[in-house]
Amino acid sequence: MAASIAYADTTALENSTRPCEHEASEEGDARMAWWREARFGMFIHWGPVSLTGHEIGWSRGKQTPIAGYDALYKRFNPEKFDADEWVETAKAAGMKYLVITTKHHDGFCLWPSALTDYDIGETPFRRDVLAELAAACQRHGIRFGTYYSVCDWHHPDFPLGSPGGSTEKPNPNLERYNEYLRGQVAELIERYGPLSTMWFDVPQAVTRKQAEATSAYVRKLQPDITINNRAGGGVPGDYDTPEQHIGGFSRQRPWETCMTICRQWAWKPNDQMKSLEECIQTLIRTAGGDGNLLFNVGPMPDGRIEARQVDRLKQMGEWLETYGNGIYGTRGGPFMPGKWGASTCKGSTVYLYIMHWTEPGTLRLPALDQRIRTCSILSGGDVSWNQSSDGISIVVGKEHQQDIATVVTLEVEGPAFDLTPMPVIIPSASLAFGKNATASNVHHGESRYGPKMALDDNPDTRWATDSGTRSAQLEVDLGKPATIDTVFIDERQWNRIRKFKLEYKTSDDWQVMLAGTTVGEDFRKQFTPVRAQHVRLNILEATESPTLWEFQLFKDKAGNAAGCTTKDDK
Ligand code: FHN
Repeated sequence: MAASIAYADTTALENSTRPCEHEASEEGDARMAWWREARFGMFIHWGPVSLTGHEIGWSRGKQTPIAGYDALYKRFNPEKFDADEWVETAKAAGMKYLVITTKHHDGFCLWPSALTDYDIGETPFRRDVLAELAAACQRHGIRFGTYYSVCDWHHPDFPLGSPGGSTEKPNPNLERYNEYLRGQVAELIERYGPLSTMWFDVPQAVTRKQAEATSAYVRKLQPDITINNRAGGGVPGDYDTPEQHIGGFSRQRPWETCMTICRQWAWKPNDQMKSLEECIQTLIRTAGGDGNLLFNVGPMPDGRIEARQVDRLKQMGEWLETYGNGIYGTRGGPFMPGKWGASTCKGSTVYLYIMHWTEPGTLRLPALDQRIRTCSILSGGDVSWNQSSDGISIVVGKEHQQDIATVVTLEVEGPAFDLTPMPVIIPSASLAFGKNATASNVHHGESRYGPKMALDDNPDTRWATDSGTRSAQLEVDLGKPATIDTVFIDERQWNRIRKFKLEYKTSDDWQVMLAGTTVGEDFRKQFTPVRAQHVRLNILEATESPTLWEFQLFKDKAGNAAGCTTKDDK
């Protein structure tokens, strides 16, 4: 599993009402207009490494010795590569653009570069993969984009080497390497452009000045190209790139979640593949957050995309044929993504993608500042609804509920995008809900990251601690003694907790009721009932600053933290 490099994922750190550090410009908005409409693209990680079934770049000098890895190209002959097949697979999935690793950290180039012999031209296959793919995208109306790794653990001029950039080259020359990088980027744009995007990655050892120069050079070569936020030196580019998780709700700054359909980026035999529900709900929640999804396949060494991945993508496309109207050309919100589902909007229409019901068959939403004219189920069927100043209730009979998401449309009286974004709370019935709480540390001392944010059932708020915090305590006063036997903790994909104790206060000390290690997303654990008023989560070890979206306590295994299933449980 590639070690992912954390990027300035402002969508996760910034809450949606706070002006982003990099306000979008009119020019940037114009560049990104098609991209916002497209919502869904194919990511491809491919190269001679597919012969090994190990991870691209990262397995060089780990699972595969460097010399062996660097010799793979001599037997790379993907005779079944058919660019039209790949592009037709993307199209059948409902994807509107495609981004391929032209050069990953291992330095191998999928095109015959004039600047190196370590490229496809020197393999038994010899064919120019990028030229064939760009032409196929043109034929099928899919936008073609290129991933280009800034770090190059193979090139002698780049300072760092394998494994994983952990070694130093004997005679690096970063300025000369940057000239090589800019020369190759120019080849990509001039030979295979116009490109939809330059998707830079892992900008180790690159200064802001160099990254700004490279970005300016790319823009000079193709002014309307989009550039991501990974050129290096914190250069923001046009969009953020949360990786392997869904970015936070953010309308100000474009963002794109990149995620693997399996677990590995490059080809891995019998890799674990995501279910159709997970694939589609990821796309829904991404669009609901006002983001794009760049969904990755790793083709096999013979040039084909694995049949089961092709089938999964086809299933996504079939679902989008019926329900995609609320994905393409929409904006996220007004109801923010959460356990309940997600919403998008277009014109005067709000699309509700309901995945969990607040009560069986009933969804309760906060009040809107526009009148709802009509409410209907996209796939047909009866729905009853009510709107008041207290909120909205929508009731759908079990026979009309859909497995992956029940899609209900609301026609409102004005532009739906003008509606104020708001979270949808599924009441958890937690004994800790809304109670007084203290914490040993709060991010920048800001109340919006205070301990009560983990006790509010709000999927868009969280308790956060300062960077560098490795242990912390969250203490709750239940107001009066209560019997508790179940805890629910949600730290999402951050998974930073390594050791914790759940403790309750007795007359003279803190007693442990539960001890554990990792927590992660939707951690729910039962323990021997205790009666207490003061409870604390004592995080003893964390890899980085602990942060919790929810901390909930229940009696008798009760609790509705995740809400009902997509279809009524009963
Ligand atoms: O190290 C790479 C990884 O192999 C993969 O290419 C991902 C895709 O976004 N980017 C880097 C990890 O953040």
